[in-house]
Amino acid sequence: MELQKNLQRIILAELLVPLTLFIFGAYHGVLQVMYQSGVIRATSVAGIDYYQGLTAHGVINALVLTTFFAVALGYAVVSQELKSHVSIAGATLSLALMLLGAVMAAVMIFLGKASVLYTFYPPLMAHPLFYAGLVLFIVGSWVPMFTWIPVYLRWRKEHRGQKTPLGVVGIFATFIVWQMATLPVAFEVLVQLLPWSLGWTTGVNVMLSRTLFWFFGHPLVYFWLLPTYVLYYTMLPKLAGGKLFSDFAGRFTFMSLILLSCPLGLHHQFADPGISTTSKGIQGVLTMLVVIPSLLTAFTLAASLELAARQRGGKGLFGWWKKLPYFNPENWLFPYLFCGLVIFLFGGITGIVNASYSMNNVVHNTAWVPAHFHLTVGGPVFLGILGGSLFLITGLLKKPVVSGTMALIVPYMWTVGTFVFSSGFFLGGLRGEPRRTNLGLTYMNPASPSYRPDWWMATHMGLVGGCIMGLAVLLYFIVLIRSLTAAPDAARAQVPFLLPMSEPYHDEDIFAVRNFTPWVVAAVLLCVAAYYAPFRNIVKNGITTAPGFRPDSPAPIDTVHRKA
Ligand code: HAS
Repeated sequence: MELQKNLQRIILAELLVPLTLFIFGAYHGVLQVMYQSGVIRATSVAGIDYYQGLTAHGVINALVLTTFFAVALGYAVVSQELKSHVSIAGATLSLALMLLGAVMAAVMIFLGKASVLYTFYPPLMAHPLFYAGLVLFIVGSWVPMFTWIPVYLRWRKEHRGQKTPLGVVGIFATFIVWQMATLPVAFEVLVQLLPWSLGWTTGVNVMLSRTLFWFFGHPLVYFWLLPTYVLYYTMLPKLAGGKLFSDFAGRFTFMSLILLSCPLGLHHQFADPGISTTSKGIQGVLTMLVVIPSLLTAFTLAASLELAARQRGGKGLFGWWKKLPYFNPENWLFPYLFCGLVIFLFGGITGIVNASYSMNNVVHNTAWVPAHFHLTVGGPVFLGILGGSLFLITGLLKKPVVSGTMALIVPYMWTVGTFVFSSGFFLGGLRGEPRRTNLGLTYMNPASPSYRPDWWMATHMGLVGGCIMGLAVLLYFIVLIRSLTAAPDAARAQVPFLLPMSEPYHDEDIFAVRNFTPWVVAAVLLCVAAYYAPFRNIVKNGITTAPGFRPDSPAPIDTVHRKA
């Protein structure tokens, strides 16, 4: 069944608008490695200062692009797999709120009134319109799931006894995690940050907002990852020419990510005061548990790839790897997903390093952390979004991908870029190179007393890697624009556009993963158990509240205003 025409237009807007914003996000990424390596020794470039650019980079790439893609993919999968029409009014409302919110936040960033980075930690303070924009954006992203629920319930009634299609399980898992994650951040923004930035309160409890943020911030990373897992479990085996090794593995992964995504945010706060080591220890252990679904994914996808390669004549213990379609321009989407997997292997291993309480002390707040997340959100997630968007856009518009070979080069170039970039950042991080710092002014400036020549190699590897990543993005946009301007393909116009869905090789029917409810209830209980003590302590200890600051001044914002 072809997607509703109006829905197709909405999906296209949800993909094309953030991709357009992403041009600025990517440009500021390249500028970051230039500041970092001392190629730029200034506070700003073209009127945009360091923290403003870093905020644009983080907010556009990590929040806006990812959320729009999750919503767009969600609509495509739910509608296609349940063979049902979805509410166009709901989809339009969601798009309008998200667009308005994203534009408000972006305008405030580019006006220099919201240089608070993507974590918007207080006491850095942004303009109220930035926070209002975030609220609208989040509320807009809540709408789709509530419009899918009745469609799903109807489907279940009409298909009693049938398993929910795996892609739909993945999409619901994504948005259940999002719903649980965004409630605490909505509280943070609405109750703490917005009134504070409007001048209605004099200060903010920084520990409370950091903890609320990370209650959101950790599941946020699985919200980024889950749509990519949907692509991996449903499409990758078919693109490889085979079947999904185990249907149960996919369902278990999605359900266990509902259970385990939220109660672990404290592993971002191992170094924070005011939270007991017991709470940090408990959430550290839970962090190790959340690795299990990803390890299961690694083995299941490797088995699915092996199955496909052997069907293509692959032989031997390792010889079968040679038979996968790495360089087929007709099948250009395969390397986007495959390269993401290869990158994620290293992103995952370094995540386990971060999660180890003692080792975290060595790497926390150093360049190691951006190295880790460019191999996770910047690896599988980003390549999934690039490949998935190009596939959806050209598929819905019935246009050919011009050219398949160039589209094919992008993921390989990106992979080389991220590995070089991250190796440099890992190296620098282990030598104490800080993150979120304009090194060009100090540590990478020979004229500065703080000059660190021993960081030269690390920061310049970051520079080379970052520029290769920038080139890959440029190539991607050439392909996208050429494809958008090409004439529709007559052959494609004859058939409805469908996402390729893999069949299972082992189609287990296991009761425990049939129903969302027990997983959601268990997830809520686990969150209460993991977060009750830290929140009680933060509130009970009555930590002094802080006034607002901007990154360019040590004086609180109120004092600056009074002087002015
Ligand atoms: Fe993380 C910090 C721990 C996963 C993103 N993480 C971050 C930040 C971001 C981020 C953005 O415990 C920085 C936040 C900030 O601004 O401060 N992370 C983990 C752990 C995992 C993990 C244990 N992170 C992710 C994912 C992200 C992401 C996924 C985005 C999508 N992370 C941390 C910790 C910190 C942290 C601490 C705080 C650090 C600090 O001090 O600030 C795990 O979920 C990872 C499990 C994954 C695996 C990999 C499975 C491998 C697969 C590939 C198989 C490959 C195949 C092909 C089959 C175990 C599925 C192979 C073929 C070949 C030929 C090789």
